[in-house]
Amino acid sequence: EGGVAKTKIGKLMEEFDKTEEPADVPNIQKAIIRHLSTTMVKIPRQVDSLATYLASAYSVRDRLIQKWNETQEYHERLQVKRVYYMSMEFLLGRSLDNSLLALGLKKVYSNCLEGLGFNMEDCLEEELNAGLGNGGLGRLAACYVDSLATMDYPGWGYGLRYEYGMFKQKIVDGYQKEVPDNWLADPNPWELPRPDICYPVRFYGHVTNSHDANGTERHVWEGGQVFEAMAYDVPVPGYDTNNVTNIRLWSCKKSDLFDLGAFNDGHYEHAMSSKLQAENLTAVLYPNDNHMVGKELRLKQEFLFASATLQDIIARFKKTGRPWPDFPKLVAIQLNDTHPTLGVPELQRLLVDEEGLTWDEAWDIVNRTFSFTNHTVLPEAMERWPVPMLEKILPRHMSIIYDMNLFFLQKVEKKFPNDRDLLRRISAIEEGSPQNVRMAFLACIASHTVNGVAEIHSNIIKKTIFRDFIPYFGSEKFVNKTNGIAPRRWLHQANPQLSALITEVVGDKSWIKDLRLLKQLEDRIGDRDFEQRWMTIKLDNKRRLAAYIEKVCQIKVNPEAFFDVQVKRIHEYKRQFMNILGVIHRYNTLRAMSETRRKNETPRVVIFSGKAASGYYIAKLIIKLINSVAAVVNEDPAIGDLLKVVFIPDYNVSVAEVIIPASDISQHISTAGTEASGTSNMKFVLNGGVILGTVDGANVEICEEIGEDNIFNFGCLADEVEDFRHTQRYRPVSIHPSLKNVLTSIESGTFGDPGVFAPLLETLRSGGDVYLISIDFPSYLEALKAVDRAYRDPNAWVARSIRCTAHLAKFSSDRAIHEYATEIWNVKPCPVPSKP
Ligand code: T68
Repeated sequence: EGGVAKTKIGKLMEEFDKTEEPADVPNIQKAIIRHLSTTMVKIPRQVDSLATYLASAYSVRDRLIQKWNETQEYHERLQVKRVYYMSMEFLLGRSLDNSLLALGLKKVYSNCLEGLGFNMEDCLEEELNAGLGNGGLGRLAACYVDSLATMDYPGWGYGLRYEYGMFKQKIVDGYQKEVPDNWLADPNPWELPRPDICYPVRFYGHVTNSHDANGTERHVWEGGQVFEAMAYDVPVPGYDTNNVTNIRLWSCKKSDLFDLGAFNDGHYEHAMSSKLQAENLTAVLYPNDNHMVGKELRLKQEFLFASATLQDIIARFKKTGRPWPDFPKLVAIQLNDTHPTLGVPELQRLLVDEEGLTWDEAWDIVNRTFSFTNHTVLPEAMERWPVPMLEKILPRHMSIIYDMNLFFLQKVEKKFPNDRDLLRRISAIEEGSPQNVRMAFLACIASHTVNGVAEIHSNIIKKTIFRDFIPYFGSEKFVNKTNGIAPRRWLHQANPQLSALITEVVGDKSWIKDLRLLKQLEDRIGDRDFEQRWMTIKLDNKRRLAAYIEKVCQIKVNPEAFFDVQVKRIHEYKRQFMNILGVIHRYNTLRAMSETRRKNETPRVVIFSGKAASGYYIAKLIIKLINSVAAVVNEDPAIGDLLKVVFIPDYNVSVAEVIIPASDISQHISTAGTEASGTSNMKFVLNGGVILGTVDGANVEICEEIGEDNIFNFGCLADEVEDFRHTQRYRPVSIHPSLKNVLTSIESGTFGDPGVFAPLLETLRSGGDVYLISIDFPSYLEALKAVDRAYRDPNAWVARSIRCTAHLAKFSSDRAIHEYATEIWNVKPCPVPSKP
């Protein structure tokens, strides 16, 4: 009976997923109205733009879910190999606009909303940002899932569902204030709770070792605390394809430990306390980028994530009925930095302790399954977990890590006998008190491939952190996969006018999936009419940004001015400090000019945006300095429009979508060798913005693609940095007169109480100027002058801007994902067929 019902219901459901509601105005309006009434439970007078946004989102989600079901069913049936992109962060931003564009429904929804008396822009603005990431690394994960979906690659993202994402930033008296990001305050149509998909995750406890009947060692991990991870699925549509991919986010919901005994005794509060503890695990994202904070709670987050993900992947594999050696034929796992590395000992444990494989069988599977991306060389960002902490929280994993390391060192010793120092340097266990586990080494030992995120960075990691591994593994294990960005979000969605113009040039929208077609823009250089339209679009985008600045900062800026932008996490190595010192230099120069000379200067708006980690004192002082300089410069009647300084609060994905298309120049000025890649550099150039940058990260390859006449480079080179630092360690930092003058104006109180900035200025002197601001400052000023000169030639400038966009194809995340898929994962596209 059940079987018949199952077949019948199964057939009907399959049919349902295959039938698409016609996407016409009456049908869509009906769906929106139905959701307003039955999902939102609204009566007519309660309907506002928030309710309308939500109802529209639910109606789009209905379509996504059908395609999601179809995609997953199809891939399962064909037993195709999937890649699992494991990332503690997915910085998705908003979804409605992106989904409408992917499904080709933006126009018709626009008409529907208009017909209902609402405006699309207002509705889109109602959506809260999904800010489950710090910056580049988290946004990269989001762009990569977009490309997986768009290119029909079978793959999922795995991550954590933080209840509070990246904090919201307020500026009070020039200082950053952090406010919790309650991003789930409104209903979230973009997540599908899966209460039936839950896994237990254990912490603490003890391990009992014994031998079974065959004499094989058995390890049983028992006791301690068991939490439960519950799945939430986020559907991600590909652009112009039937494929909808999945990001599965884990939430630590309830604990198995709900102590019924205590409950029955009437100790209700006590019984609840472990439940409350469980909910704390995924409560909040750690707001540190490129910095490790060794908190126990963070380690627990990492393990909850690793364990739930691997249990889920194993459960899916077991459903295929295939033998264990086939695991790497169906599963590739990419570790997005070391944060998911506990997945390595967890897979080994599940295979050996739970599934009964031998150590060697399991290790072979682990090694053929994992690959690992490194995103930084900054020493303070390297994850190192104290052995005692791991022993306490994850006793079985600690012993597995010891064994993995031991067996590895034995093999190294065999190949290179009598080199104890090599073994010490290469060991995943760092000596010291306490000992630490070097997670990057563990990830490297367990992965078949390790990659950096730009050519220069991939070369640097081979010469630094992984140098000692190369003689053993060979250099082929270490590869480069230059980062990329999703053209859907960062051009098509963020810059609708430029997109329309490009579509006109190309003849259709095929460039959205094949950025190489942008080359055709090159032919329009010199066509004055076209160039005029190109610059008018830039001006419109600058107007849009100016309006936003007026709204959030109450500062009026002139959209005709030159827009000079630096937006990214605030970090000493990214040198926002150097930028604001340059602004002070410009201010002093303008003040010293005669009025007649000043008239020849180009008005300029210098725009900053970005968050500082809440515990990063110096970064927060940089924000304060920017705001203090802004307060003085913006009010100086002698300067007027010639120089405005703006700090836009609460940088996030949606704010980036407004800022990036509006830049004339953007600054990517990290100390050479410190910025692994950068990805916003690509976003700006794709939108026809010119770069002022150091020879670092992906700037180098952008320069190769667009030509060195179209980028403004300066500063010392990565291989000079060590020498400079070395010299500076032994003698006082020598400060160029141009820099000295700037420091003097801060210290004389031009920008308020100089005592406030003393610790910041100290980083240049007794601090040893680790990021070499004093070394690069003179060439930075020269580069700024070169930019000013270049902008005075409008024809050359517009040609440069068009060339930027025309030559950016390499930096599409589609190219990056294609390389990962073919060279690392061995997964193939599997497009879901269209309806007959
Ligand atoms: C960034 N890293 C790199 N880290 O700095 C950037 N760190 O050069 C690169 O383009 C980008 O990754 C993508 O490859 C980060 O964004 C973090 O956000 C982070 C988060 C947690 C812990 C450490």
